[in-house]
Amino acid sequence: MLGRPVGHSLSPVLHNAGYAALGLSDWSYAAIDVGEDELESFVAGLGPEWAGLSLTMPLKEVALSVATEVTPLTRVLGAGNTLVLRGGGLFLDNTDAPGAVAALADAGCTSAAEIAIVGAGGTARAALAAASSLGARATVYARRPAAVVDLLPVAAQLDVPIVAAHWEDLADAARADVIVSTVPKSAAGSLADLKPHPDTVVFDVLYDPWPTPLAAAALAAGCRVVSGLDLLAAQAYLQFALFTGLAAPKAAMRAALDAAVAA
Ligand code: SKM
Repeated sequence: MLGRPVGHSLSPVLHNAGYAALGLSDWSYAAIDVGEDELESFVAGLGPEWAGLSLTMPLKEVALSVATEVTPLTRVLGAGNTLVLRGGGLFLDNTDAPGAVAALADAGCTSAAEIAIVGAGGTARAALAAASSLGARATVYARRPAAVVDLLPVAAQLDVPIVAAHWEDLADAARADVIVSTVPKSAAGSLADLKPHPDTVVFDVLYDPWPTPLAAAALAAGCRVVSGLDLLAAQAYLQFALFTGLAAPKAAMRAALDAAVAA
């Protein structure tokens, strides 16, 4: 697990629990602090014992220039979070987007007409990929309308109809089939007054502290709620399979994650 900062990451808990559950006693997973301009040299120094790397901020974009092979979805999103060392090459994938789809599916959400995406940064791109899988059009609520412009080519390549909404109209997001909030912790309070319809599936990519103001409003309204912890687990299951070639022992990994959060 590489990133900066990386100390907060729960990925070691998830992956190490998976290795333990499958008896992979010679496998281990650690968090290592690596900055953007250090990724290339870090990767060049890896020995044959390395199977792969999870990447978090700020490495997901620069990873494209380090990889020798990039999946089409990763290229469209311009971000990868999974580097697999394979046959002397570096294969870059993105498990955030299919992880979001899987987390929504676990909540019973496999199709939707409209998805409201709050925020227009990197995670909003993964939300657009989820919109594509759900067959939904996307309405994006961003404080800075200019940020939505960067999403337009991504949406076009994913065949997702997209509309930029005014931040002042955020209350309208309550009417969507799915709301995905991608705003950072510092802005989470701005969603406190949203009153989601009980049929709306509410997905907040944050998890600490939980519930977020949006999740609390959604739980109070009786909505199905998907958390950042659900996403963290779902994207890790996919990474685990890419690294080891084995199906992730989901229950053991999730139990370890929940125990770590509760501790
Ligand atoms: O994409 C994921 C990454 O694989 C792991 C992670 C973490 O450990 O906090 C967060 C996301 O960026």
